[in-house]
This record gives sequence, C-alpha cells and structure tokens, in this order.
Amino acid sequence: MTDLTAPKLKAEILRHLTYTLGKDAAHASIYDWRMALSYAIRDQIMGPWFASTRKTWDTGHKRVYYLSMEFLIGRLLEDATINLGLRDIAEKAMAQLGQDFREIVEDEPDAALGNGGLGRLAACFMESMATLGCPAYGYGIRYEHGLFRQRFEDGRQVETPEDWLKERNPWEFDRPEASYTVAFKGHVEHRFGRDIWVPGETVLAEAHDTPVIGWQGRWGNTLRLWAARPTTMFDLERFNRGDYAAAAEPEALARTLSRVLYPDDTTYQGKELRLKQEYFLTSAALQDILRRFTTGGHAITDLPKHVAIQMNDTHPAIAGPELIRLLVDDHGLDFETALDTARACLGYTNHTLLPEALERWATFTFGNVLPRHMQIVERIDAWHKAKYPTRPHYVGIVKHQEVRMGELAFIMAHKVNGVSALHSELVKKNLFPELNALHPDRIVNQTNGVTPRRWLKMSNRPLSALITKTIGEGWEADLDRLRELEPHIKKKTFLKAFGAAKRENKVATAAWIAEHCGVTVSPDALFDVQIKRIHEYKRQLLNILETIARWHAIRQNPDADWVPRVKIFGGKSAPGYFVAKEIIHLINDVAKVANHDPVVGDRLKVVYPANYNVSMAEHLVPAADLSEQISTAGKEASGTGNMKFMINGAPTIGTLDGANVEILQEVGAENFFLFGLTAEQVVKRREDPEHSRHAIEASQELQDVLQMIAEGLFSPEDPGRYHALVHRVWHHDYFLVASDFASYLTAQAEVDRAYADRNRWLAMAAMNTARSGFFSSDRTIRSYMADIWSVQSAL
Ligand code: 26W
Repeated sequence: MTDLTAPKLKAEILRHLTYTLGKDAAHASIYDWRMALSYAIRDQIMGPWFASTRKTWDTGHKRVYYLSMEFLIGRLLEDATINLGLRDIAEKAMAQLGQDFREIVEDEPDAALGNGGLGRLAACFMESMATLGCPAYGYGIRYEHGLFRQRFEDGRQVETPEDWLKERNPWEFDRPEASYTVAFKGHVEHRFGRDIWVPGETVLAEAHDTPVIGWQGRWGNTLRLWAARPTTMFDLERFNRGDYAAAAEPEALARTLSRVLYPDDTTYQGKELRLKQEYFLTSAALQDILRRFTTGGHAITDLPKHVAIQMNDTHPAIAGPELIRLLVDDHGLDFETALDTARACLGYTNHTLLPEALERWATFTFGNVLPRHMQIVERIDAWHKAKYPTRPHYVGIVKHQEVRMGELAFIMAHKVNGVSALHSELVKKNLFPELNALHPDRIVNQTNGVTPRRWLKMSNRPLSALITKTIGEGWEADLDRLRELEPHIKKKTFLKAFGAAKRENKVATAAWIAEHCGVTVSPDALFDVQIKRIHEYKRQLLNILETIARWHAIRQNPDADWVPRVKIFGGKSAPGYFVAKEIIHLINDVAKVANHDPVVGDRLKVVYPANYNVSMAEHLVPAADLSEQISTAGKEASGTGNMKFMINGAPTIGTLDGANVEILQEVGAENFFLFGLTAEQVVKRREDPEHSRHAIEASQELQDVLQMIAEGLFSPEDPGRYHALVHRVWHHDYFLVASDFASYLTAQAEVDRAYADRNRWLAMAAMNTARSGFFSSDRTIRSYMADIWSVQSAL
C-alpha cells in the first residue's frame, strides 16, 4: 500500500489539475476536480499493476483469460480509493481543496457495459482475481454506448441512448500498438491439401486497457476492451473522385461493431451484427493470447499449461472453433491435436436455463459470416459423433439447420459449470442430459459470489465501521470471519448499534427518494426492495399484486396495527419486451394511487426510481430491510443481488430458487421468509391446465386484486389498460403468479410480525450478515482456480 498522505495527495491533484487538465483551481468545475483526483489516484495503481505484470512474465505463471460480452463495472473512482486504502485520505484532500468527495464521486458516469447479473458477475470476478493474485485478463468490447438510460413518461418506460464516453475516461489506456485484424465472410478455398479462408471483410480490433486493482493494492490485472476501427480509413477511389462523404463509409461501418451493447437480457434474437460482435471479441482475444504465449517461447501443445480461457455463457463460444482454426491454419497442428489442445484450455459457464435465451444461429447466417468456422463446427460435431457412437441422433451441435452454441460450448470445454447448486443440477438434468451421460465428470458447480469490497466496505460505511469495531480488521479479504459477529448478536448493545447503522443508511436513502421520486418516506418504515431486470420469471408482478392487496386491506381496516412499508422497485425492461413494460406501467400506476391516498398515509408508499444501475444499487442495498427474491422456482440460475442484501443485513423473502437455496441453508429457516412451490412442484403444477383459475378461485384477496386492476382502479383515464395483463394471470400464467400468491401473502404477514418485534428483527438481520461469508466472490474464484483453471495465486 502507498504511504500517501492527504497533503501529498492534494499536491498531486493540483499538479494534474494544472498540467493534465490545463485548469486553474479558481475556475475548475466538478468534472475538472474529478479528473484531477482520478489521475492522481490512477498514478498510485501503476506501481502494483506493472509489478504484477512483470512478475507473471518473469515466473512464467499460468494466466486466466475471462471472455465476456459484458462487464457491468459501474463507477471506479471510489472503488480504487477503497482498494488502495486511500478513501479517507482522498476525502480529506478534497475537503482541503474546498470540494465534497461524495459529490465528486457521484459525478462519474457508470460504465454500464452489461445488462444485469452476468455482466456484474464478470466485474466482481475481475476484482476478486486481482485481490487473490490470480494473473488474469478480462476481455470484452468497449461499447461506445452502454445499456440505455431509462425514463418514465406517464409511467411508461422510455429508452434514451447512454453516452458514457462523451467525457474523458481517465481509467483507460489506449494501446494502438496492440491491434489485430478480424475477418468476416468471403469463402474457403481448398489448395495444396489445405483449407484457406479468403475473407470478404476485415476490421481492426484496437485494445483499451483498464487496470483492475485488488484489495490493498497487492495485485493488479488488466481489463482489455476492444474497439473496432476500419482497416482502411477511406475508400481511396471515391476520395480521389471527390466524393468525400461516401469515401468515409467503410469507417462508419467498421465502427458499428463496437457501437452499442445489445440490451436484450434473456431473449435471444439471431441478429447478424450480434454474431459479428461475438466473433470480433473472441478472435481479437485469442490472437492476443497466442501472441503473448508464443512470445514466451513454448511449444504450442503446451498451451493448456499456461493458458486457461473461461467463456462467460455461450456468447464467446466461437472460441472453440476459432482456437482450432488458429492452431490448424496458422500453427500447423492436425485437427485432433488442435481440438484436444483447445479443449484443455477452455471452460464454459452457463447462466440460464430459459429456452428463449439459448443461442442458436441459422447455419445460413453462421456460414455466411464465418464460412471457415462453419466447416470446423461440422468437423467437431462429426468427430464427437464418431468418438461417442451411442450419442442419440437428436443430440448434436448442428441440428435442423441451426448451430447450437450451448452444445458447441459443452463439447469444446473441459469443464462446464452452473452458477448455484440447484442450477448446476438442472443443467445436468434438463439442459444437457445426454451430453452429461457421455461426459459425467464435465459439469461442476461454482456458486456465484460478490465482492465484499464494493458491496459492503465501500457502499455501507456505517455497517463496515461497526464490523471492524466488533471483530477487528481483515474481514474484507476473509469474509468467513463475519461469523465472529454471531456471539455479539445476543448483546443488546450490539443489536442497537446494528440497528443504528441500518437506520443511518435508511435516513440517507429517504432523502435520496425524496429527491429522485418526490415521495416522502419514513426511515422507520420497513424498506422492502426488489431491484433487478424486469422479467416475468422474476415476478415483479407478484410483488405489485401483493402491494395492491396490502393497500386494499389497509383501506378496509385503517385502524389496525399496520407495520408501515415502503415498497421499492428498480429495474429496466428489454426495449421490445411488451409484457415487462406493462408490469412497469402498472407499478407506476399503483404508486400514483397509493402514495396519494390519505386513508393509507404512511402505512404504504410505493417508489420506483428510474434508471436503475450499479450506482443506484449501491445506495439501495445498504438501506434495505427486506430482500425480494421471488422468482418461479427453477428459473433464476443463481441471483447475485440476493447475496448483496444478505451481506448488508437484509433477510430474504424468497422461493427455493438459485442461490436462495444456499442462503437459506447458511442462515437457517428462522432467518429467512420462505414461500412458494419448489422447482419440482412447479413442473407438476403446470400439468393441471387450470392451475391458475384454481388458485384464483381459492383466494378472495387475489380475486379482489385482479378485479380492481381490471376495473381500471389504477388507470381511471384508460380503464382497459390492463385487461390483457389480467387475462394473462387468469389463462396464461406460465410463471405461476397465481399459484404462489397465497403463500407469498402468508410470508409477507410473517415479515410484518417479525419486524414489529424490533429485537427479533435486528437479530435476524445481523444473522444474515454474520452468515454471509460464503457469498464472497473470493470463495468463488478460489474454487474456479482449483477446479477449472488449475492455477495458483502469484502472490
Ligand atoms: C443472447 C441474449 C442473452 C444475453 C444475456 C441471453 C442471456 C443472457 C444472460 C445469460 C442473462 C443473465 O444475466 N443471467 C444471469 O446470470 C447471473 C450470473 O450468473 C445469475 O445470477 C442470474 O440468475 C442469471 O439470470
């Protein structure tokens, strides 16, 4: 760690303000101050970053390469100060310069290069790999526009483009010298007994490096993002003819490759540009990996001793055929040796079972964009069929004129993993049963985790301070130590302090809600939070139906002893996901009615701040009392938000789905509000074609709620607005909202009872924190290192 003091840092900030920004302190804006501070902090990263890279070279250490179409990073400034141990020093230095550290930190735009869980997991993994001294590169795309910004217009979601690069990005270094040609299209010629790909188009992939510094600055890795550049700036023939605008077309076309992140989470569309993006990332990464490897002077068949490549879902699954292509076409290996070598390097993580999210490309598109790879894919498939003759006829990579990326990734990986215990079992049983039978040791489980540096130390300072005061330092890199809190939970003084920390966060969030939503909420109410992408399987609909039932019940009996609640929603819908957008609209309509109901008053408030992102999660998670994890069992692969809430002392109300199962196991049933059908019961329940009608007829509350929505009580200006949505619950309730409703209501009533008993609640909340050690991404990464990557720490 550095020996930087506040006065020294202050001098560095002023130096950057003058010499890097060219600004006089008297005229510096928040932006200028942020840049100056960021550069001063960045300087502190360079030492450990270079030392790590050098050490990896000098020792010939194995490296991990994490290939991901998404890295949902959020902000970096405060995170960097936390890991360098400079957080408080930076605050002091800025104060001496008359600047407010918080205000400066919040001026940074989120790097939103991801949709949701998968992208955020990649960001947590990068931080944990750096913390553990696992030599690693993350490879992704430097999207000019990250995930769209969300606004509400009359309660409806409206998307606008995101523009994080319009300001300077102080964290990245351009590496114009590290650029590779990526080819597409064209045809394959067979000459001299070899297959030669004659491409039809080429672009350049140019590297932009962001250092990723681990806890206490002991190790630094690189996140390398590729930007697309044209191989030729101008069409010279047109340029010389004086047709300047048309001459610039190739440039514009090339750049579209890294222009924008696809905003679809969980529904997959066979768009050619998306396939090109996937190949662009993968080809550039593999060329870079082989360049680095051959510089080391090893035999090419030793690749797996030095290189582990992880595919984050199937999005980079073209890595299998691409690596074979490079090994055969450029390095002269025979096909089978190339295949074995590639497989020994590659691992594949599956993140979803939803059939609509599984990537399949029409062979027409695939063969058109990547003709050489189409040949190789067919050869891999034929090789696998020949080697495993008992493989059923309906199993394979190429079927019904489609390339199935899941099967391709499975066959080309030495290990395949799910992301929670339940999910990994379902990957075996439901997704790849036949391949699992042929390769019984290939599928393993790696339960997800989150980094406690960002999600506790940085974002929840009151609780972090209490933890350090109670059990001492060091828990940040050894989260199992939170168990040492347990004996203190019996003490009134500790519980009081725990409650005070939570209340401090809630007071801050209440002010934030007033500012962002214009709604006044009491910090003593129960903060009930559901923040995640909007999807039918995540069942925000179930939550808002319960909210309506609660509103109705309060109106029926306002004098009863109600526990005041604030229902907090956050999340974006895919732009083309019609049903999800109706659910958003309904939540906003219910908020409008409930928040202005004088009979209900403070007993119930509903807020839905727009544009949920990583930074908003950092505000909301520490203030939550209750964590909503209510997906239809069997559908949520893991969840990682659930872990963030647990660490921050919010008990879960949830189903037996994803990592909820393991949260329940760690914290015990008495500290978890369990409800709903199990994954097995869900499948059974659907066998009754009238399951929904039966459930509705059995619940007077649900009948009333659906009736009120259908009558237009929440949309008086457009009473028919939700007819289709209500019809869906009655007749096409695939995600079993109706069937789980009664059980959810019962669990919510139990939540009220528990919260009313202040000490019981505080003990539950504190138990959640104390038992959350397992969900550190350090544990997850250690496990990948041992079971999949065969790599040791370089520290
Ligand atoms: C091709 C379109 C597309 C894009 C993204 C399909 C599917 C995805 C992702 C797989 C969706 C995703 O983010 N999955 C989430 O991954 C998290 C990290 O493992 C899990 O915690 C979530 O349960 C899972 O939904």
